[in-house]
Amino acid sequence: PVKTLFKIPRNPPPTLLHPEKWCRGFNHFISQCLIKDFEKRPSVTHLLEHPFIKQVHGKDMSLQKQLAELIQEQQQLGSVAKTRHERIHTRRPYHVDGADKYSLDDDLVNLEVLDEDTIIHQLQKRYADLQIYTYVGDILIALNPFQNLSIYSPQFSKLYHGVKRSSNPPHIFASADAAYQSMVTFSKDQCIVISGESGAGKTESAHLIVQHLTFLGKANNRALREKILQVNPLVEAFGNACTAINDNSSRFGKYLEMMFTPTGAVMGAKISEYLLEKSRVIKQAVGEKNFHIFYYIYAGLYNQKKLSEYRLPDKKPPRYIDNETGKVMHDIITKDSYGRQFEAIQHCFRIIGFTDEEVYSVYRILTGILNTGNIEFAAISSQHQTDKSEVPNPEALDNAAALLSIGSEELQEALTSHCVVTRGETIIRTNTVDKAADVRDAMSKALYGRLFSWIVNRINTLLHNTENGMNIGILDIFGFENFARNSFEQLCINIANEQIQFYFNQHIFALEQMEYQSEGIDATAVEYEDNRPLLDMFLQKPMGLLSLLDEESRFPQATDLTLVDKFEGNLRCKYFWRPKGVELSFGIQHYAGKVLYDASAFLEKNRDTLPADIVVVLRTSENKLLQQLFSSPLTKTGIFCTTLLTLQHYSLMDLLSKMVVGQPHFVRCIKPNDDREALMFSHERVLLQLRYTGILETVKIRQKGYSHRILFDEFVKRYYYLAFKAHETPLGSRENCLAILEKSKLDNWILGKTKVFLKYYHIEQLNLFLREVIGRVVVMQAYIKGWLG
Ligand code: AD9
Ligand code: MG
Repeated sequence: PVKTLFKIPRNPPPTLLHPEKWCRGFNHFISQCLIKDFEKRPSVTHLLEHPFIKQVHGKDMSLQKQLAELIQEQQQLGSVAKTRHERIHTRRPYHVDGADKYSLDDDLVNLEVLDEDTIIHQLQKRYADLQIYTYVGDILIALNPFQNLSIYSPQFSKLYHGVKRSSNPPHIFASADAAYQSMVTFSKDQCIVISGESGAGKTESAHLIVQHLTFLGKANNRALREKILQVNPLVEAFGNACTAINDNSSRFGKYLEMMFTPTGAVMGAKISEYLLEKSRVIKQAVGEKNFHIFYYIYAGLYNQKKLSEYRLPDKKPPRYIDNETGKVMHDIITKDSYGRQFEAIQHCFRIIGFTDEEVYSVYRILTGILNTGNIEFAAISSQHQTDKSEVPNPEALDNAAALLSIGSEELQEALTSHCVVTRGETIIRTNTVDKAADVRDAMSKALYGRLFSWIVNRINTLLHNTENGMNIGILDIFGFENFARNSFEQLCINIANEQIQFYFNQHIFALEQMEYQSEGIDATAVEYEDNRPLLDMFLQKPMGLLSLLDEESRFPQATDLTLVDKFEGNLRCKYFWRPKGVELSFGIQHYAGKVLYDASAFLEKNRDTLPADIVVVLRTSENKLLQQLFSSPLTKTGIFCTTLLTLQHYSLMDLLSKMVVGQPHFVRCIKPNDDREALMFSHERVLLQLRYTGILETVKIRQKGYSHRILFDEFVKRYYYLAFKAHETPLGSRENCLAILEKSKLDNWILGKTKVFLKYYHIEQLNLFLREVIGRVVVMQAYIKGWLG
């Protein structure tokens, strides 16, 4: 009778394990169960004497080792919890009736009074106690601490490992863990969307998530883990820069997908980049800097006494990076942080797997760009021609050409003249000084932009894994920006943020309410600020702002002024206005506030053209990498032209559609003050962010709403173990759902017409029950197998 009672389930349980890995996973699973045993009877000897270990796996040393490690981990966990001295991280007391309760403090959903004042005071109180994380149901609010906290050590990683969320204080690791557990349990892709304004802490949060996911997805392959950890530092050296708001501001959008095997071991990574702010290469606003990598490489070469090899001066840095005269050189000589960063980047390249030759080519291109920036132009005035230019400093030209491995005469030609094809004839026209300077800068931007994309693609080739698996994507884009002067770049950044906000609203409010209605559930609708009309104003065709911009960019005669006129004539809505007296200026009422834009150079930046003459020269480079960067075919007009905004629009849409496939998890970063001061809490600034991100509404909907909706059939498939026998195959009916729910003794759920509606905390409880039940079955199974074997 025993044999039949505990037959190994023919199909593996729907949680934790994937069919193919059933056998391997089985061992792991057993260890998990034994750990549970151990929690009840904490004796290592007892465990090692466990009949299962002795009989079935007596010779399998790896299992014993694994087990010993797990036990050790478990013990440390216990001691970490006991000895943690941080006031912020004391283990939650258990509720008298045995069920864990969220501490009132930890989750805003538990507040009885739900108004702005209460919420903000709650956050302020927590911030003063250095409790920077707070939940709103399943959403995490992260306040930037502006100081290093000791809450991200390996001990904390262990603490946030597959445990119930309420057993520990809110933490970014808990969000990573939730995504990971969801992925493993439901074999479904996940995505973590991190939002917040510039300097709020998105990129730091993204790093911490990657750190924790690599910990959770323990692969035997240590080298791979190391590689994945180097991805962010490398791409950020090329894509981040110091701005007026943030010393390490992301100047591109990044979606990092970490890939896992069906059993949850890390197996690769893939990164997608969105709209790098290339214009920074050639010019930076006052008080801002170029991309980090330029300073790193300059300092690195300075330290290695290799500046002359790369034709860089050691007194005055190149124009592109010398925004604040004298300061950069001073920093390079006196501070060693840039130099250390350079070494770190070299290390990243090596670990990820770039060849020495590739890295050398990258350095040549970077220093080539710096030298290109130094090429000057002067007008040659002759009687016949006034629009001709020459290079008065030929050494800069030679230096640039040498580093890019192209001919210097050819380069000069391409910069100072251009070919026009009219009626089958090719005519060479000269460039004015201004035009030549524009071509030079366009070339630098193109070089950098393509180099950046190449690095990203190369990382993907080196880390991508085509095996079947699941992934967790982490979205970290540039945050909302509002400077004293806002240009085209800010518009792009803010439109992207507008789309992310829309995505958030969709998930938290719109979809939820629609579903209640269709399932016949009465849930009082919560009002929220829908930014759809604003998004339409940007994206609608053919009369949205982006379409108008593209249309105007196609008219050779158009100017930035005609563009703003066009906006004014067509965008008749309350979100757009044009201030009087400032011709090139227009204002937009974004979800996050009013922004005044200066339309100077909008058309030129949107056109983003690169003359074919330049492409032709760059293709002759002896630097293979450089050749490759410009090998894509020219357009019919012979011009490399991508209209920036259209491109961005589609690429972000592409990204959003990718994210829609996965189950989203939200992290909302909040900047407590504008002075980057630790422990300073600006009531006004935080309130503003709470308002525009819709936190108050989110709290309400999370309190009232049901964040998880599962079809009857799927629910029964997932959880039938809780109420039925392993070998049974109950139907996905309403009654069977009811049986499972009753058996699991949860309350506050609702059954709709086709779906089970659960609160955000139910899922965790159900999964824990399930693990316990399956655990019991499998351990018994193991005994039997052991005895019989
Ligand atoms: V931007 O939109 O890319 O300009 P982010 O990414 O939102 O911006 P970032 O993560 O770069 O901001 O954080 C800004 C600075 O805040 C960091 O450089 C840190 O100095 C600081 N910060 C943010 N989060 C933390 C943290 N969890 N612990 C310590 C932090 N410092
Ligand atoms: Mg960032």
